[in-house]
Amino acid sequence: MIQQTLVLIKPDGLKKSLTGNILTRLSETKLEIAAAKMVRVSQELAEEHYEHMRDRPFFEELINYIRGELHARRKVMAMVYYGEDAIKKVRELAGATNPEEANSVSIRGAYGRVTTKGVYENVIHTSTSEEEAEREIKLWFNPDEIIFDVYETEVITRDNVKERGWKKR
Ligand code: 3AN
Repeated sequence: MIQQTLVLIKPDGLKKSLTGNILTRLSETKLEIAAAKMVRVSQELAEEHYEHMRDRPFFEELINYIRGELHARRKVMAMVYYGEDAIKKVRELAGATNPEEANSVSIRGAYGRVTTKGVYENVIHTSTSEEEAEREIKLWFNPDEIIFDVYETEVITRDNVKERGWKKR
């Protein structure tokens, strides 16, 4: 099944100069990069991205981590990978959420760590399901930033300017 999935190279990945290595590993999947950009992550974006973790004791640390507060790298690289079984292929290459449990040849197994405060610094984020991919891609990207028409759009008017946005459900 043709799918799209969100990939984030997190601040620890950028600080450790792993961008090239991670892109090389991801190219093994033969998927297409449909979008890519550097993002300075706002508090709102971080909280919305990790909405499902809000009740966890490490939520605040997680927000600080994705915003780059722990690594003095206030940016992440956001990408959309597109192609056959994209979600599973990228997920397998990424490895388990806990880097200590991840297969040692996976990206997280090779490059991740658990901090002394117990936050998993796992180098990349990847979507886990089609529903999650849709929510996340729509959160991180505007339609015109993606080279394929991945989800339905509509023309919206913001400050008297017409632009293409994600269709409201
Ligand atoms: P994934 O990123 O593999 O989809 P999620 O969505 O369960 O995993 O977790 C989001 C992020 O929260 C993880 N990438 C990791 O940084 C952090 N995290 C998840 N579970 C834990 C945990 N038990 N202890 C510390 N940090 C965690």
